[in-house]
Amino acid sequence: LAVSPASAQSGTPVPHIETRGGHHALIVDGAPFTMLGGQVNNSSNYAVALPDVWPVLDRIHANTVEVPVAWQQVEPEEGKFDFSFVQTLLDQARAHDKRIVLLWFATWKNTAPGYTPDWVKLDNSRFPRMKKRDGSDHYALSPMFRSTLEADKRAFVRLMTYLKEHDPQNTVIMVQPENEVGSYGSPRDFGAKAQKLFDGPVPAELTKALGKKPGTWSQVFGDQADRAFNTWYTARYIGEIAAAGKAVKPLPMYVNAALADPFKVPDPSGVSSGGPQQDVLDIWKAAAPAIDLGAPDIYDRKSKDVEAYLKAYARPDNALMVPEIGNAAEYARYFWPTMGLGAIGFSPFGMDATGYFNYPLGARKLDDETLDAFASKYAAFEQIGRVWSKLAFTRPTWGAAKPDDGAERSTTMGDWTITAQWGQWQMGEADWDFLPQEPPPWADEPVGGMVVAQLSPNQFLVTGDHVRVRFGTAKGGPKHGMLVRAEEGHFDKDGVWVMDRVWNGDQTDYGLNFIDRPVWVKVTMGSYR
Ligand code: N0T
Repeated sequence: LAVSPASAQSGTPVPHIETRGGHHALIVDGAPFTMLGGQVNNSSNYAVALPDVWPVLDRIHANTVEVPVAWQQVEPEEGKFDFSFVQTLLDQARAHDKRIVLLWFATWKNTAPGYTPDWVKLDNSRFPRMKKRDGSDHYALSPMFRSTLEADKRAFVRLMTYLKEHDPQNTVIMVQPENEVGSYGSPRDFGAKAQKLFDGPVPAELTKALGKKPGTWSQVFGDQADRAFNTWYTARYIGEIAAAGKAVKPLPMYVNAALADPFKVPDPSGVSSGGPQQDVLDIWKAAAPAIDLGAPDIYDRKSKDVEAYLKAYARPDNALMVPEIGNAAEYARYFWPTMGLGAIGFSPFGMDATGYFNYPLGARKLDDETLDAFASKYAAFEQIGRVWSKLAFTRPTWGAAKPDDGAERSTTMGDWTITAQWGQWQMGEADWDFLPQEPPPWADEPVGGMVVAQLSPNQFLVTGDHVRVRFGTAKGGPKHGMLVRAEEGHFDKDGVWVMDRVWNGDQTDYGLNFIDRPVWVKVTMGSYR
């Protein structure tokens, strides 16, 4: 695969998402790209903070930085624009060989208007807040007013125009309009304008897209009507902004979700009502075709929930991307199943040295152990580079992270099963009782994961950490199936496999054991006759 560096001076094809046979790829410089990201803290969107960003990203082997650009920062006075921070960011990212995902903090940032300019925040008649059920003001701006939409859209279009003019090499590869949108506490705007529309019919476009019978919002959506209503109007609003931005420069655009319990129907007043949670993704798809994907912000440490979120957002019509995940070490293992689901990117949140930590959501501090948890995985993916991105787009892939209960995870690919086991020494079996059986130090820790790609019916590429990976014969597979060969190796600069050594003997007799070195191993399975 030919890859042009981020610093290429000439124009390159604009990044976009491609979908084929249920697989997705983020195409950057004309080929699939996997975002190994890090998101900076919220207030690191100023030049003074950037020197605290690059060392952390380099340390974890990230290839992309996610950075906010605030409406208040680029249009402090109405109609007067200042993109100097964006230029500084472009210059420094290129110098540090990083791509950028820009986060447009505007009408909604974690649902609130904090990042709007003062002339927006302070003018509630031109930019109305939502009304609560009792008629009082809610804190969030309402999605029901053209004046707010037009003002946000104008600034966003200026931002995209700046990128069109100053970023021909596409250092910016994706844009996130708004951040964790919706509304907490009140499921929708209860003001007069909204109420009138709420009492009317659900737009035919939406009922059709969902395969539902026409009716009022309450008739069609029942208990979830207020939330469905706010979701539709919020998604329409952002979809219009995204479409206007794409008309200038068609970068991929996604929205991120403050998540709700994946196993319950959300309480419309408890969830950020209007946001792209998994159960309302279809409303977003119908309302905002310019949005390429909805994405989960993962701040829930329960493995069962994380597995459910990843599966819910990896859809044939929605590329999986994790734009935020807590930066505590235990979240790092979810990189593996994320990649196994063919994700286009992954990004822990709060990856800079500005001294802020969002514990208890993420890490208490970015100590070496925490940084290494992410760095070891990103380093393996940096090594394989675009080879992985292409495999994820074209071949079956699968990954697993150690679940909270330590149960093994397994999958079948053609004739073979691949099983991930946790918390074992590199040598030995659980039934060995002739030697002391003290579990390894990581047995009780939330670490461990692996990923595998099927290269051809009998060949696999696998890596992981704190995991024992066993290859076996699937039901109905060959009678004398066996692991024929396991090669440790690397990819050269042209993406060609280079064998470094063969794993055999102790290194294969008890499965393939990856502990603190996620090296790439190419496995060939076979059977004798
Ligand atoms: C995330 C981040 C940043 C009762 C949190 C998570 C980022 C935003 N929000 O550090 O603010 O900009 O997208 C919200 C999780 C709330 C959990 C509340 C539990």
